[in-house]
Amino acid sequence: LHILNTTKTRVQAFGSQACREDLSTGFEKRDFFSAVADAKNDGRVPVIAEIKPASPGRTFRDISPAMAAKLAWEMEEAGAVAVSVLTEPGVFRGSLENLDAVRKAVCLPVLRKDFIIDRVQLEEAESDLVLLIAGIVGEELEFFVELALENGFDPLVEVHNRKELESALKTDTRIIGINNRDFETLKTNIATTEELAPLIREYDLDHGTRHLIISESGMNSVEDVRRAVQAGTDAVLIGSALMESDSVFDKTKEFVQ
Ligand code: IGP
Repeated sequence: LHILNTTKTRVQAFGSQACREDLSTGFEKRDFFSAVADAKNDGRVPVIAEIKPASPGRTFRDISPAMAAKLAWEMEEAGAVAVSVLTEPGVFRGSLENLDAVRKAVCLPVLRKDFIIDRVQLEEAESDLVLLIAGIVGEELEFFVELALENGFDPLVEVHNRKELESALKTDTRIIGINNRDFETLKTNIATTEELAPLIREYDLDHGTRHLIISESGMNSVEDVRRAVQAGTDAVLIGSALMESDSVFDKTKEFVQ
């Protein structure tokens, strides 16, 4: 009974009510925008927590679907606004099975983290959000954003420089991720967020729009997160720091505050 009560309280705290009832059936879209707004309203830092078994040159931990589900549950419990799941099977050692297990285990919106380059990957909504990397999708970005939207995903368009940001702003995406990591050197620098976030805010002022800005990569401490938030981001995406810690629950909580 105690366990039941705890679960109930947790659901009331963060998950949408309808979600628990049919966690393993059907596909009810989960609203990332209201998840971020809710977190801000109760004074939580909006954290997208990432399930990332490995990154180029580094292995954190092997993650089975059951383990992915457990980690996602800890992230949700600690107050994360969404879970990002690597599905790229090579260097990042992710899987679609992990994505599926996570989405059935928690009520949070789930982001599919992969190098989407084929329209087939956008045909069926298996996640609430999907990553589109401007530098990789290139010329077809506008088309991919439309395709994602038509098929029920919220696209998160990732940029790393002004040129990519310009192309992201030409699309209908409402979510822009600023990747602090340079794909060529693999180095991270939060200055990237400090440079690009104000440009998005300026654009929004001029155009009467309101993009959600996500700062991604290279945040290891509460201080790093504070810097990103100070630069005007709505949420932060954290992977490595969580994967390296002994307790994903405690570490997520530390960032959420
Ligand atoms: C997480 P970090 O430094 O906290 O592990 O970063 C996330 O931003 C990173 O995994 C990422 C990524 C990507 C991975 C950002 N964009 C594109 C694969 C593909």
